[in-house]
Amino acid sequence: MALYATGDLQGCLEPLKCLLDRVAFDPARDRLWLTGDLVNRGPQSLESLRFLYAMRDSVTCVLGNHDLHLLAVAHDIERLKKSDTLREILEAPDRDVLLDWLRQQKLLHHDGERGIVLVHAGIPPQWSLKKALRLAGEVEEVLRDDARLPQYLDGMYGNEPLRWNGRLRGTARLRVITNYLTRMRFCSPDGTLDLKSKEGLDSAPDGFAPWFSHPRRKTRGQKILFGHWAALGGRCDEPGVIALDTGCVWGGALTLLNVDTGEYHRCDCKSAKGG
Ligand SMILES: [Mn+2]
Repeated sequence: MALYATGDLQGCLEPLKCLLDRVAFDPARDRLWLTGDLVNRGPQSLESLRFLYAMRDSVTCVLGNHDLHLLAVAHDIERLKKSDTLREILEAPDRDVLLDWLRQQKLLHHDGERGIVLVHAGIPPQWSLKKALRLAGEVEEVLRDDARLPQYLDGMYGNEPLRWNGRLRGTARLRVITNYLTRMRFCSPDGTLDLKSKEGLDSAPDGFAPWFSHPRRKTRGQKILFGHWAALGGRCDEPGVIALDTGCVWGGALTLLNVDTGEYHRCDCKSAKGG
């Protein structure tokens, strides 16, 4: 059994197939982890979901902001944006099966045996892993609850509150948990979010730094795989923290990591189609 992890798919199914072929991935034997943002912006959002659903027993994925956006649009809470490529999913005959599977996925996955964490954006510096798992669980519970899901999705959008506080309740509480785990790039040492800067490390506003680089980060020493931040180009100097989003949908490549050996494979959309 081999464990592989890949970054933000965003509908770039051909590069994923190319990579899985290259490592002779066998769903009966191996496992695939994905950092989320399975869909949107890219060419094959619907086919990507179908592909992963068909091998769901071998797949572990966490949800990204684009996956949550898809759920919000599907529940008529948010409208499609011009740049969205989600319509084919909404109009598919199997949409309910796919969307039901999607909302069963987690925001944070911890493999205790291997000592590895999987998350879309990151874990804020002031949270221990235990706390992050508990709070992610609060959102995961709502995602699976038909009665509470619409209200959560309706309240999900927005940048406030900028910082976690244990006294937060209801919509604001779920929103800040979601923003940390699925949208964060830069924050201050106390976990105050900056959700505007999207570029590389040198674009940090004064007083802010990448979530993983704070010296007193409570998950320091923990192995964490994350996506969401294409501008890093897969570069992250923080020990144990592995950036997997290499911007395939933006003309970069999809990265596949053999988690056991540390070997990286890359494939871009152009060569996947050509080969
Ligand atoms: Mn993202």
